[in-house]
Amino acid sequence: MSRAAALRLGAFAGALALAFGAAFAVGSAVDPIAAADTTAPAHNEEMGGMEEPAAGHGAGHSESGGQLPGLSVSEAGYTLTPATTFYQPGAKTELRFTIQGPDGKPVTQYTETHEKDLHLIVVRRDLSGFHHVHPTRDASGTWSIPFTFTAGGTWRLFADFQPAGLDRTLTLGTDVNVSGLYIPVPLSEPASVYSFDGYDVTLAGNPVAGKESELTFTISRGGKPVTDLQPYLGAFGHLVSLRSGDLAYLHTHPSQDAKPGMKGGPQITFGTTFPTAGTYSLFLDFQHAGAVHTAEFTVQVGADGKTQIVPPTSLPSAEPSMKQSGQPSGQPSAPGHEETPHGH
Ligand SMILES: [Cu+2]
Repeated sequence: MSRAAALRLGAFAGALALAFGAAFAVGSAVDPIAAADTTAPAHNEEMGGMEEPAAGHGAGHSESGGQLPGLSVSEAGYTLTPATTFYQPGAKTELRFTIQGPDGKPVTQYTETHEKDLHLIVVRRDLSGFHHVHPTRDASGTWSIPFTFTAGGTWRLFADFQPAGLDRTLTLGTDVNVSGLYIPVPLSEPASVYSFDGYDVTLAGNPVAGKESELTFTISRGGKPVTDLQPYLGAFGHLVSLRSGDLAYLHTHPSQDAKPGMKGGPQITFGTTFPTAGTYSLFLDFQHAGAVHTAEFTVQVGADGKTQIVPPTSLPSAEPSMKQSGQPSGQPSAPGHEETPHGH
């Protein structure tokens, strides 16, 4: 039986009991079945209306209780509570927050996931300015990290963690306000290559809504495949996907664990389940030559599985002859994201 059907049945039983009780109490001649018939459908519709979105979003995400991660400030009794929601742009500040537990107190016990007790994602609501950082926690359970908001606007904080005693991770999200002129940055066009600092990251895959899609990133530097990726937080890559429109949050890792001393690359493959068709921003974190880098992609996820992301056959930095022949050097990578650089 579906949860909606169970709710409907429960509502009907409740209405029936109420109707019987009322009829008995006032001793009226109201037919209890007729009374139940008139009240139950109205009640059912309300329940059905509430159930439907949760059921729809829940595809492939039963672990989060039917709601996609990152959309709620509070879930399973845990609440993300920022110390302040007002910030100034361009100034070195400190992000401070607590995770309040079911007892109302800040959580101080966590289960480590990917070598950290908590992962914090900071991104402006237009999906620019992505940061993946790791705050520290004091004895009272307050998390903090120095941070500089690069521009005004509404920014979203995602706390990705597993409280001790809970058998799954939670991703809670909240908005904070950064004052100043807000110039929204349009999403970059869907592209299969992202180039920066001599690196070219290509993406290949066939993303389809509602089931696991394989995405393969290939990393090269100066035209040569990178074969010495370093483990970063227990994996050769961390992929955060945010759905344009509501910033629903997906965090995926390659199936292969990365242990210290191992070398990875040039390919990193992820199995990602996009819950719905739509536009997603993908942020791939990887570590090479001692630095963590972020590659960004806009991906259009189709409902029919016909979306093929095919990497270019030759990369701009791999073909010096192209530059000599008058081609612009460097890829026009994600122009929309240049204004608010991703930093680590
Ligand atoms: Cu992290």
